[in-house]
Amino acid sequence: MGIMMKTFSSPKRRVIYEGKAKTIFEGPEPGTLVQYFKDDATAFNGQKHALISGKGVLNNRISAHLMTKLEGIGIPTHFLKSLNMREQLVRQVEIIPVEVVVRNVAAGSLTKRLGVKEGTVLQNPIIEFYYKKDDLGDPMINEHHIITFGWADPYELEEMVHMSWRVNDYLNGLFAGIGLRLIDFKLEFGRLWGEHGELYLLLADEISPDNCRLWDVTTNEKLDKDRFRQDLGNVIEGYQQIAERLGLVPKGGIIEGGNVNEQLAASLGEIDNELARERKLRGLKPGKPRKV
Ligand code: ADP
Ligand code: AIR
Ligand code: ASP
Repeated sequence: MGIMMKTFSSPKRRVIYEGKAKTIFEGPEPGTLVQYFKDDATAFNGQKHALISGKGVLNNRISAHLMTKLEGIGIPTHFLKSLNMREQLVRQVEIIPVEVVVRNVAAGSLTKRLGVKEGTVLQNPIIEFYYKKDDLGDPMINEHHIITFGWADPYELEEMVHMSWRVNDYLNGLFAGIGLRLIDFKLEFGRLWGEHGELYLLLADEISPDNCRLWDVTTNEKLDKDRFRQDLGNVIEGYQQIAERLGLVPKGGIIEGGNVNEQLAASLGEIDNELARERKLRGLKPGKPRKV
């Protein structure tokens, strides 16, 4: 354990990928990665950028919490454990280059594309797919593109859709219980191969206010990344409100005068570590054989 911790904190550890909101480092064991949550916020395919002090701390914590809850209802995720206030250990997967968006209420690109009024409750939730390709601005695609271009096979696609509906049902209830409306969200999935070549599909990346729209149930106040995208101000206060309602940070939060109270944030990391130590790394159930 001591040796592992040394590896985590080593300044020489290898950067695998430098993303817009996270840095991905090589993990302590093969097949693992460390996700480091940065304070960088971007929108419109990276055209708009700002540093939002404390965002990484809150997203790390919110995502760890939600992934753990989803594991609890049988959705396999990449999350293994929280390491500290900005980092978590995850299983390395081969990311499927398809972003799955689930919408319950019209907002964002849906309102622009189809002229639907923001806030319109969708009679049935809608699922959309986007090709994960920054150079092309993540264009919208459908099932036929996914299969024809081989981004996922029919079995993987079916699994991704099935899991996305389950995530939607579960998170709708979870957020409703704390006075929040889940307007829409984006998920990413990845492949993991077992010892005998069997395939597992895991929920990967993050679930946080960076990729979920969340409105207050009574006032419809936006508490997610739209505060940044639309220059509504008080971005971190929105994120903090979500973390607070989830019971992840104490009332009053971890941000003081626009800066993170590092001591308080670090102590939250410790709490998570305590929980993580009790959490056994479970084996994965074999998936269906891959149809090639
Ligand atoms: P972006 O790539 O859009 O700039 P981020 O800054 O969030 O996004 O970077 C995180 C990157 O790591 C994303 O490209 C995401 O697909 C990838 N990723 C997330 N979880 C895993 C995982 N478990 N294994 C491998 N890659 C992952
Ligand atoms: N999203 C999509 N690409 C990146 C992100 N973060 C998320 C948004 C929103 C949902 O997917 O945060 O919750 C739909 O986004 P849009 O822009 O298509 O309306
Ligand atoms: N994060 C993406 C970007 O940088 C999309 C978004 O959240 O608006 O453009």
